[in-house]
Amino acid sequence: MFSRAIRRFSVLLAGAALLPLPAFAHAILTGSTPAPGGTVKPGHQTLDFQYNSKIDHKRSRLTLTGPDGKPVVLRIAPTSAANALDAEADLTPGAYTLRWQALALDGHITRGDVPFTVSAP
Ligand SMILES: [Cu+2]
Repeated sequence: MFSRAIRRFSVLLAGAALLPLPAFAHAILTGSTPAPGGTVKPGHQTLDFQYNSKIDHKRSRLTLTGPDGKPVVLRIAPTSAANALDAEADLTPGAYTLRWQALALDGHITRGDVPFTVSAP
């Protein structure tokens, strides 16, 4: 019957809500320097991206595109915290976009863009 089908569907929904969360969630950016839309000074800067879970540093990627429009893959610092990706860059004034790609321990890759501005000296 129709009503029985609805009841069964409701039971399925209730069951799904009770499923435990995965032990490792895929990586979500929780903070960064520079912040999205933020401004930093020109020169040698450390860029820092923090996540809600541990990251596979070797299989994650930070790509910086600056005023010249050419994407540059940055070296991820081996000193990055387990849940962070750090890199150093020499920045001249202008508009930048940092594209991050993070591999979390659950095997899922997430990506995002952090646009920022480098101020005039
Ligand atoms: Cu995941």
